[in-house]
Amino acid sequence: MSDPDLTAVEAALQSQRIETPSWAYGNSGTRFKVFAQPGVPRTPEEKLDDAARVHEHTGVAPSVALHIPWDKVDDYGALAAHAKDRGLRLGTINANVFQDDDYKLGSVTHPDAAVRRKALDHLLECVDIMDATGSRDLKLWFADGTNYPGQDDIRARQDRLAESLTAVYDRLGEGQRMLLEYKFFEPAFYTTDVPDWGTAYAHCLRLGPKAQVVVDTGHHAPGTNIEFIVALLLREGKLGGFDFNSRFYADDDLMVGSADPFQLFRIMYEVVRGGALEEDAGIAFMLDQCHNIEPKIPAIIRSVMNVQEATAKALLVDRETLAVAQRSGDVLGANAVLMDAYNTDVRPLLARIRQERGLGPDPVAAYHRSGWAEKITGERKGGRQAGWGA
Ligand code: LRH
Ligand code: MN
Ligand code: MN
Repeated sequence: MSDPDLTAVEAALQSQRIETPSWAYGNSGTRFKVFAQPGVPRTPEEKLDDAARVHEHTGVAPSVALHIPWDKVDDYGALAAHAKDRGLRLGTINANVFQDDDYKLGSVTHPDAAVRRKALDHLLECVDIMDATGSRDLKLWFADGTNYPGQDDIRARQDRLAESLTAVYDRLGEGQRMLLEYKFFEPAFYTTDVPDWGTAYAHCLRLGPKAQVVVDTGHHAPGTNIEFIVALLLREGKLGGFDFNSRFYADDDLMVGSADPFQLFRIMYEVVRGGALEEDAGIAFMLDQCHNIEPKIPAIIRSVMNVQEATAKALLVDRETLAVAQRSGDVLGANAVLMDAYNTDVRPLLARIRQERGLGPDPVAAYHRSGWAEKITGERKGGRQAGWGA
């Protein structure tokens, strides 16, 4: 067994970037109850102020994804400047065509052309916002689908979807991308128009190189082998990014790496194996989570750390020894190489890397010591909901 090149592992961990979602800082809940938390942001600017704390203590979360219209402001250039003043930048723009009465039967796949036009106009407006914020990626997730067999024509809906996607694709500027997100069900219960990676891949393939698939780890049926999907999309040059979170049952949006850290490790191993960790590989590593019952900022810090830990373990896989075992058909030996890396305690390594950068070794503890929670609890009254049911 060869020793891992720790310098290369450290360099990779130093350069990793994880984007946090604006909505994770706001109040959220289930359709049964939203539990308001003290000190929650009242404006998009305050969400950025909180995100800056996550970046301050982790050093690897310099960008924030926006959701439009949840983060609607009059001047996106000013919002980008607010981010910049805090050492942040605005990241992915998430479109929202699922919270308007007109979208009851769908948005871009709706049978009525006027509704489709309205949805398309929103998507195009999101590209305008990207121009103002300097964002690279537009993330598209559609709640579109049907609840009953026969309700609408499955193929016609695919045609309508393709038409809108093409119009958005044609509007993308230099260096801008479209990330198409799939989800197997919810809110539609019979058919979903973009239910799986295959559907997203087929549309992206037709659209061209600026269209890429995004894998939300919570959007699969139980038992789905997500790392296989990641390996395949990377091999095809069609993986654009991740929406990281954890699930036990459906789209639970729990902290990434909390339900199944081994799965996260397996996913990150395929990322490392595919050479996709480096920034120029163009993979957006984003969180897409809601912190309904736990304090939000420390939960987001914890999530960033969970991704780092899984990445560190993936980087520690002894790939030379693994390749030898695989070639010689040594099933148990190959499996042991992977398990050795997974079972390594990488927390001391990550603590040392943080200290080398002048950060506290334990970002959650550093946040608790900082007094930020007390400050926002005292200053902010009437925090806003993340979006759902607002
Ligand atoms: C849909 C989804 C999508 C939305 C986000 C709020 O379930 O994962 O990414 O934009 O939740
Ligand atoms: Mn998502
Ligand atoms: Mn989701």
